[in-house]
Amino acid sequence: MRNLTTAGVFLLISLGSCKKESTGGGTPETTPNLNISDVFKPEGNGGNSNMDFVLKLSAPATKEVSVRVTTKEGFAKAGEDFIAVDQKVIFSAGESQKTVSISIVGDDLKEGVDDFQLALSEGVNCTIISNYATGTIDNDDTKIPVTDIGYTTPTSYTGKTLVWADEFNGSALNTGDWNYDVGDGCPNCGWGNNELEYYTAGDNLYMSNGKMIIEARKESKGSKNYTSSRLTTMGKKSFKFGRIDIRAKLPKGQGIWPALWMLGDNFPTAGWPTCGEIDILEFLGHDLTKIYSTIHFKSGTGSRNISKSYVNATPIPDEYHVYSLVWETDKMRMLIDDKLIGEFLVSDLGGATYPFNDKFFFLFNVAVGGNWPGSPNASTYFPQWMFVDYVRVFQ
Ligand SMILES: [Ca+2]
Ligand SMILES: [Ca+2]
Ligand SMILES: [Ca+2]
Repeated sequence: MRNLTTAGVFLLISLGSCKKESTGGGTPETTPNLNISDVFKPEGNGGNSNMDFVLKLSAPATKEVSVRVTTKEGFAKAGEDFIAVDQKVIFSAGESQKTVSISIVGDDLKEGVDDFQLALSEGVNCTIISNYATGTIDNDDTKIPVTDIGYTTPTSYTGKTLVWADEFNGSALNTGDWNYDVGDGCPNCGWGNNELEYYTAGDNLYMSNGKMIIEARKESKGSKNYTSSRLTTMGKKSFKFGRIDIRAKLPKGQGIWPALWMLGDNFPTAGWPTCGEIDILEFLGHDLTKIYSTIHFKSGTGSRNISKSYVNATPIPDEYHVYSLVWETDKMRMLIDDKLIGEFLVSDLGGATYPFNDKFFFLFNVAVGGNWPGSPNASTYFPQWMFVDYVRVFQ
């Protein structure tokens, strides 16, 4: 499954109404029960292999038994992960077992655990006990599919100097510049947003094909049911003003919440919201075409935010986009692919202290769940990946 957009839930077909063909009034006969069992199978790495579903009658057929079998997509997609069938299976008199082989498409790319159903209907001379069986295709790969399609920005701008960049071309994260935020954000748990992920110290981060990849997984760690990664440059790299370009391809799905953002250098001492927060990009994985740029700051004894949004013509996670901050004294503009998302001026703060004429550090993360996106549901496919191609700072 590589492009899931629909829910992995299934409509249950009504209990198969097994017609019993007229016996013409002879001696009463017992109609056998028809059962089918779930199947679990590793995907394989190339070519197709068979997933065998066994249909069993509770007693040998005394007359011809037939049933219609139909595949139904779940996270596994017809044509991509398995070959669809819609066929009639016939048990001749004396037979009690038939095998239906579904062709599974193998590859060497990492995926989640994909599933589909083999549904039974239109039974004749039998009673369908199981309406369907689930075929589970187990992921047996480690290679994350990395693409490079999408918008890109120049490596230089007239009149500006590149002062820092990470092209993520190495085989490991440069921990001279980056830190892992680890844990569930306790004691202010869920990182202040009731998020559901546990951030690991590198287990959910990969470097491949010039990309830094954050992987959000459905797996238990600590008291959490999801793991992911959150990187910061706090204490290592911070900047004031200039043009910042971040090229990234976003993850998706209900409850998936990627962000490319910044906090003021005085965060450890002054705290939030006094330090100020610049959210260059936030995205809610269920709303595929909309992105947000937001600033947070202290206002009175509380906090305030100003948020702008942009609706793209096509789903944002389909390809790379470049998210930019064009930042000068008393003014910030956020861009997607050089198109304006929003402008933020000192005058917009209504007299609140403007913290954005100071140094800020980066945070890149993929949150799972939380107050804003809500929790993942049965439609959310894991793993999810955020690919970051580069971050560049020009001044
Ligand atoms: Ca495989
Ligand atoms: Ca695979
Ligand atoms: Ca790169």
